[in-house]
Amino acid sequence: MITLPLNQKNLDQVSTHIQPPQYDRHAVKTGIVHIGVGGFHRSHQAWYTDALLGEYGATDWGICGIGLREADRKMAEVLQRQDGLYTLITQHPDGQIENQVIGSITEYILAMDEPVRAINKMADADTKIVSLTITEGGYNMTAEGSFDFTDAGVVHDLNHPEAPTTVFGFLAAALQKRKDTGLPAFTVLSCDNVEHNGDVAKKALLSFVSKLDPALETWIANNVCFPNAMVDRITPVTHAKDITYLRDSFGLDDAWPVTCEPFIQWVIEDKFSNGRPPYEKVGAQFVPDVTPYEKMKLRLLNAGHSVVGIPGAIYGHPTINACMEDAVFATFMRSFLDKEATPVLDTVEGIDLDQYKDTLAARFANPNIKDSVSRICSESAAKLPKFLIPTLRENLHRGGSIKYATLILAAWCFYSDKQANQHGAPLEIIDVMREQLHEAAQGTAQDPLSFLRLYTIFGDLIDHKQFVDAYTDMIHHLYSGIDISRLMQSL
Ligand code: CS2
Repeated sequence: MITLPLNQKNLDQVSTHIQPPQYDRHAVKTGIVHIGVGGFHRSHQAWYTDALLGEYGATDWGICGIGLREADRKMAEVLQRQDGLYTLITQHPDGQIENQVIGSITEYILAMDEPVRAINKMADADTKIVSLTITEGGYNMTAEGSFDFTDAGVVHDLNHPEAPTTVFGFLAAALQKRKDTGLPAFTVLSCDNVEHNGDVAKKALLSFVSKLDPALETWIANNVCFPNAMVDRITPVTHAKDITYLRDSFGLDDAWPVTCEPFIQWVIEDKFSNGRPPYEKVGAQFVPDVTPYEKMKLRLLNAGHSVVGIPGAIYGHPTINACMEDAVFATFMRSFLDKEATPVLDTVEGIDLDQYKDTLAARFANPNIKDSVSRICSESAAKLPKFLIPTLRENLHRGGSIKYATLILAAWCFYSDKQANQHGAPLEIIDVMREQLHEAAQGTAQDPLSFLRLYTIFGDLIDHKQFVDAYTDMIHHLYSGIDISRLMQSL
């Protein structure tokens, strides 16, 4: 079969089995600059924006992607070559597949190559929103919740504000420019899995700017809105088979498609500095306070992922759906959700939590998503303090169950120590703290609490006797060679 490279020129020749953008892309202006274009942004915000452009012709709201890191170079090359186009492959549990070319990303700038262009784009009068997916760890906060001024990039940017490298440096430079030219501020819209993500983004940016220019700090505090938002769509890492599927089935050559589940959700606080797209027309929800929604999602879905993913890696399950096919794992996750996570949640208006958890189990079990446990376990040092440890702490405080969460922390120690599954097969560990985790976990044989001494992750958990006793017990079992699935069943 002859293959057709995906780009604007070839769009009208793309197979009729693939839905192209339903609007004239040339008429679209950039209203949103997005920092951190990965799979998730492309399956979520870019999908909502594409739907809005297609159904309502909201041409003011095209997206310009920005990459800040060397690791973004490949995305820059692909999106530049493909005129911002890519295929979204939605995999339903029953095998149905929807293929759609998304057209809402109309520009991409690799900021490390073109910093001035990136700043000018953010400072352009048409740009109304700068949205972020910079990961849980990207907000650069310490365990105590203050901005980490020791970060090398931050140190650089404070000394060279005219040549920024970090997200904070770029936001500050662009906002300074808007202030100087009398333009209204843009909204900073965080789309990361962080509780109160908007508040955290605000705190991080204001802290950074306080060392740069107090006048700018005041201007940002008075003019920039930072809505909190809850985002959701399971988006596995793209595999070679996704590329081959498009090529073999439809003759389409797309170097970086995105696969995702059909479920999608976005709940956003309705406070924007300079206007916003009418995302409610395509299914997003605007609410006055997103707190209960984000807590529910992070403490059930994201924690649930780690709760099956970490023991799953040790057991030897390759994917989340393989874990869910194993009754021990599915039951263990439900017990954690029911007995530990749910009791510390607030009521969420209009949401039946039992139904939410049933849906979650079905989403995780989707056999066509094949979300790798290595993606779920990646960056656990940033994820667990946000998704799991707060639940454990709140249960310690209220005298609730802690055994499921405790087993996960002990299993994480074992995983970081051995860097292999329980049969000795090496595991792919992706974590900026990989070395520190390994070193601390390696001390476990001499000192069972060695791992817990990582203060930036566990804080003072080591001072809670009830937790330490339960943890020591689990460590003892795991290190005595018990099969993790038996340990999970025994709780
Ligand atoms: C996952 C999330 O990173 C993780 O561990 O839990 O990426 C999750 O798939 C998304 O938040 C779903 O919305």
